[in-house]
Amino acid sequence: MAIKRVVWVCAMAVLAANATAQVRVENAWMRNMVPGQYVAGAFMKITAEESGKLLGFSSPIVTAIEMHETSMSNNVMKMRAVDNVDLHAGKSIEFKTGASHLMLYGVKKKLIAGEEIPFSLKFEDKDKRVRNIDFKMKVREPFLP
Ligand SMILES: [Cu+2]
Repeated sequence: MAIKRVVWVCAMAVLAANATAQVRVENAWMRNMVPGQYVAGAFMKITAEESGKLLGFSSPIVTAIEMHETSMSNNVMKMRAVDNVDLHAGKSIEFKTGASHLMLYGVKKKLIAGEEIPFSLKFEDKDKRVRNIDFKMKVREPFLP
């Protein structure tokens, strides 16, 4: 029995290592906030090797993070929170200004431009297993495009 358990633990370790390669995060950045502002936008490119589902984000310095989609309705840009985003094998999705983006609510500390914030994303892989990937989010000046 003891031997079987060791093999199982090793198998888990291999799976965890593979997860990192399945989804890649690039150019992750967030806008720094001006005094009195409590919500920040964040942007990045995510590339998936295999199909799956993006489930959400977290960071120790942010209270809540939502994924938002934007749409135009009567010349007014509207955004709405979505619970998940499909990942397609070999394709990228982009969270960018004026389009889908992340909203960070309740940033717990004062940020400095250039600083890198620890973030984690959660996704469901093609076998319906939930996985996490850690990455860094770079803080930029609030008024740069
Ligand atoms: Cu939004």
